[in-house]
Amino acid sequence: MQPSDIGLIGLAVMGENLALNMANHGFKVSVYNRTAERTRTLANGRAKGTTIQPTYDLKEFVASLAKPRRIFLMVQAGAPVDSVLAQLRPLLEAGDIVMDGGNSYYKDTERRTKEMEAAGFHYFGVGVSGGEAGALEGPCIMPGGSRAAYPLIEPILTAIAAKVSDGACVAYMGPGGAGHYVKMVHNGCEYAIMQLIAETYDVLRTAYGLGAVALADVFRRWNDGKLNSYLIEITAKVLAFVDPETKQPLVDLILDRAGQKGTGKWTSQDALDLGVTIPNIDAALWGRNISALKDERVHASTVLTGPRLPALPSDQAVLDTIEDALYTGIIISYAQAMAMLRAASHEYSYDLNLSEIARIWKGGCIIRSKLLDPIQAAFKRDPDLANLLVDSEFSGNLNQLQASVRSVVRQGIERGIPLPAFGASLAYFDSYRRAQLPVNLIQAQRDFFGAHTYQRIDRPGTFHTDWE
Ligand code: NBP
Repeated sequence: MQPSDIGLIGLAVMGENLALNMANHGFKVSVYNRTAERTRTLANGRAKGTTIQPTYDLKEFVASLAKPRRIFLMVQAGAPVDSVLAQLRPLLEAGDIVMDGGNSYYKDTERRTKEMEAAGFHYFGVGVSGGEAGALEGPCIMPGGSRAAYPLIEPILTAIAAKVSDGACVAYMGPGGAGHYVKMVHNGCEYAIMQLIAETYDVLRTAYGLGAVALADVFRRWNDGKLNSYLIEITAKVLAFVDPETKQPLVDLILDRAGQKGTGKWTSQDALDLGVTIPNIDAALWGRNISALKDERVHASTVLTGPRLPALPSDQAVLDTIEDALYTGIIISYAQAMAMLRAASHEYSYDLNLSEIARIWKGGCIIRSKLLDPIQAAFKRDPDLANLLVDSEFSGNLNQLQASVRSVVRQGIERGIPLPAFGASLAYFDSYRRAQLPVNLIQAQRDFFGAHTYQRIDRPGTFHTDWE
């Protein structure tokens, strides 16, 4: 039998769709899943008539692959990846290639890369974004690992990736855990943008009394303009969706309690380690965490009061201001994500190409948006741009747009609508643009109680004062 071009392990939603995507692009794909039932279901269902080759034990799976073997893991992140690698290692030969396409923590990927390379194998941590539809139709793919071995996997990844006008949404990110790192920050940015959209929804319904149907229309129109993006598009669709049973907008029937999986939290944790400021992503995390306290919030709502103001009339000018504010908040979210990637690139020697990252994020992934075109251009103009906010094009726009965020945040304050991500956007903008921050006072306090010393603006050196 003709050996397979690639093997895929893990046939839950992502793995199954990726295998079909590979087969649709003419590759012969061997598949394996721990629980044989899943493999059987795929073989007797969607894989019928395709080049997908089901296998039912790992030996058979490995033996079915062309050499050097290319194996794509799509199993749950964490211990399952180590377990599969331990089972695979004795079956592989030097030069074989393993790719982990799950949402693995980048430090795990760094460790696994060392272990696999020491055993003579190539190992890639491959960030994949796009959900189940993206996996089938073309995801955004962020591979990291050995540059020398990348050509061995590049043709398959390029074939299955989403396509935009300037190429496939895949590019070599950097060594070790670089691919999973970029995916992690992508997910952090996704959290921030989703939080900003949710806050916008809250302002429009709480301050202006718009219902789901009217809101769907607003988001649909916004998606035709500068906010054009996957997340705005699906927001319009979600708001328009009517529950078939109750005939009410389904969104109004959904419990307001969200969880957060690994990647968002890891982004904030790593930003703290790097000393990088990503308050929009932090805000999105605590916005989700506080939502989880549903019972406490229900109780608090009977004890604590906020301002009670009647809904305001909305007109085109109001909607334009809110559209500008959301657009600005999203720019600032991307700015924080890019600044974090730049810092990580220096700290971890990833040598990330930020313009190329913006380019591949334009298709397939959850944060794809029209805005990534000028972001790609900004980092092309200056690959080491310290912050998107000071790019020549963005700075001019932001100087105009900032008033819209101030207006929305003012509404939130006056009406008691919590706007953590809008507030964070504005505080970040105002902190970053200020040549002088009040930290001189903090330095003096630290020197007062801990003799931490300080520097002066009028002479060089390090100083300590006996303050009393
Ligand atoms: P899940 O993350 O739910 O993982 C289920 C798969 O892992 C099944 O194939 C399961 O096999 C396998 N598995 C587990 Br659980 N423990 C295992 C073990 N010890 N040994 C071998 N296999 C094991 O699936 P998913 O949602 O398709 O996601 C796959 C990966 O892609 C994850 O890392 C996820 O974070 C990432 N990702 C998901 C999305 C998305 O939208 N869902 C998007 C982007 C990335 P079984 O059938 O035998 O239980």
